[in-house]
Amino acid sequence: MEHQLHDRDRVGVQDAVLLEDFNNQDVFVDNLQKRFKEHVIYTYIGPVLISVNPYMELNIYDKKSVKEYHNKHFFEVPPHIFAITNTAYTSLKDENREQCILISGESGSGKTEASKKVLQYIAEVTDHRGEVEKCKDKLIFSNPILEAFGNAKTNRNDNSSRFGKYMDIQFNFEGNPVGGNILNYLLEKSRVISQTPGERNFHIFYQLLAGANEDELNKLDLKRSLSSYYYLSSGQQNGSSGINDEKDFKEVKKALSTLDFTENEQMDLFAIISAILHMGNIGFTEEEGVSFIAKPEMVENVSKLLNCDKNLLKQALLERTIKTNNEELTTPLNRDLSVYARDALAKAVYDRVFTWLVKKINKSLQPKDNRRNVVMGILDIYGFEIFERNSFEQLCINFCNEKLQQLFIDLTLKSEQDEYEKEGIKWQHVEYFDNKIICDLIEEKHKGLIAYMDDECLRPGDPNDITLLAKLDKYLDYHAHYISHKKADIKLQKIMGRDEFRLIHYAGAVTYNVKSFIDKNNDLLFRDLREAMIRSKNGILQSVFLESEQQSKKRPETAITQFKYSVNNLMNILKDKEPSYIRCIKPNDSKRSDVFDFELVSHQVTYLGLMENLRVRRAGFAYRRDYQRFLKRYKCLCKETWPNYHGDAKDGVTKLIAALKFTEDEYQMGKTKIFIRHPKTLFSTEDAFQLKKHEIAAIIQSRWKGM
Ligand code: AD9
Ligand code: MG
Repeated sequence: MEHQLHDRDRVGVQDAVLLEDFNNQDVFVDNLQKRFKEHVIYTYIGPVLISVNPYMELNIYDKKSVKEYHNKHFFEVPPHIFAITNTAYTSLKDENREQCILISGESGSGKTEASKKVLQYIAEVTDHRGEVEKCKDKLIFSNPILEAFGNAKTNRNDNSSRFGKYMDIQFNFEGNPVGGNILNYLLEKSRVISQTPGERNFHIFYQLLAGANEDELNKLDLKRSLSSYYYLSSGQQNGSSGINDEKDFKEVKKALSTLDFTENEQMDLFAIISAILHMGNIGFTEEEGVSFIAKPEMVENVSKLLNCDKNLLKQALLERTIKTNNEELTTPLNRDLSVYARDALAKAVYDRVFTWLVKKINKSLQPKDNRRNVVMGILDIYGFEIFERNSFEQLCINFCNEKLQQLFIDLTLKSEQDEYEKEGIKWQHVEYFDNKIICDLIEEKHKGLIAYMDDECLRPGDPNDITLLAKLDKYLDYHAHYISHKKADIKLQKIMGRDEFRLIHYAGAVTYNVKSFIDKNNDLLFRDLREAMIRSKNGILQSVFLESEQQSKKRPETAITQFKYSVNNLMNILKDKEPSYIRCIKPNDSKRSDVFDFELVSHQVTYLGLMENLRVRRAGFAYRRDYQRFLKRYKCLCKETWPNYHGDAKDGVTKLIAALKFTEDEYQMGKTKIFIRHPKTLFSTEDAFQLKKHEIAAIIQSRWKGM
């Protein structure tokens, strides 16, 4: 860090703990702005890396840069994602400590790019031979597959991840990658059936239409034009600048082969993608409340592609069978319900195929031997979301972020405390907001929001969104972080609808609209459709539907409860690992490299909890450095240590700070490090050092001249 301390007026400080006024958010954001304008996108808060999306290619990720960071101490080099990765990797390799890199930030802030840079660094600094190289290829090639099926163009990001991802890299005892494992969270499957204007469906649909050859298109019964398909028609029709679907499709096929997908599996996979496109085109008419298929040949197309019985499929789209104890009751669907069933099928098929893909990839990533490997996990997951209108999905995402914040508090405070203890520094209690109260409000057994939601969803009778809201209001109104319409003050009532409730999250208040909560939570796929799929001869379909049937028999859980389990499972995976944090920030909404929208960034700083983070870090000491390094830099400021001090470094530093006249409350001496409380102490030392350096240089120069 020292090499840049003197340049702080132009490029700001590289660690926000060095900001004099650490409670002032404007000062904090201004520092990021200064740096952004100089194309310096990385800044620290202690060990946490802040990354501002530059929206331009920077020349800082090449092989030369990797070398600059390889095996360097964190603070010897400017802030960089490679520095964070190197530190984590070194700790994993040298001390056998499991790592996790937690990346968060809003859509378009650069999370996925960051996760790729982490992988790139690891790939470059490890062995380039045999199985290791093969494993790295697989890890890298898992990205184009998951992005093709799980990413889409949105209005915020041309390559937006529509799922959360946690990827483990497994290292052998030599520190080389030998395997991996991926967990996926909450794919936005509604995108399969409709898209907001200007957005697209998942990339794979366009890739397939643009990239398949004529023969493949014939086999899949596809036409190239996007307008032929209803499921692609609400989104963007023309080609997207910057996206080359044809080229990307080639990449995906290559990636599939690299990850051991057989020709047959690939064919089955693309048949399903094609079938989904055809499914969207199945239309219905209605006579006397009973629905009919408009063009039966459409269903035949789909059943051919899915390799399933066409009559069974037809029936499942038109009727619903309910089994009671000993009776089977079949009722015809009306047009709306048929459309609902068709869309539900498309979403369910896509969602399950995505999970199947992840499983297949994981199988291919399994290490060859089952020796215990050390793991580095990378989490690339949606940040806190506050939209104009927030629904079930935002509730899930924000719940996940509350849990991550909990973990963050636990781990950061713990590591601060550990260091103070290790160094024998007097520990001062740090005040911070503990968001456990909000996590409990959402997930507590029997009396949390999720519990009440499930109660209502699974209750017999006719639960609906409004009865659900009434229940939540009734039981949760007492809670300080739950605001019902009734409890809201007059000003808030005006902006809150009667079908809404509000949660005060750690990052801010969010109003949720309960519309479709019940539907989304139940996530029903009519049984007849499930059965039609189980009987399909398409290997993928059969396996995914059979599996989920078996699971649902064991544990018929709602969508949010399943999500709760997987989030808690993730927390368990993360909690024993040494964390590194990357907080990504989007500088503007227009993807420009020259605009820093102060207000937009300020919002993100709030949602990411960065000021709280800075406060916690600063509650103790702004700066800490081991004695040797501190002495090496500043020894010229004290007669007794200059030009060289031959004794113990700690003694040297004691002499040095006596000469510098540090007062007692400015610093503490730990076992191996000096801890400095305020940045101004450090800066005045640094300024004195700069002055001295020039003096010394001038003396040397004049001696040269005199010679
Ligand atoms: V989302 O939540 O998945 O919608 P991300 O993942 O946070 O989002 P992503 O990494 O996809 O954002 O970045 C968005 C775009 O910003 C990329 O496609 C790049 O064009 C651009 N970007 C992000 N990071 C960098 C970078 N370090 N250097 C250059 C970048 N461009
Ligand atoms: Mg992403």
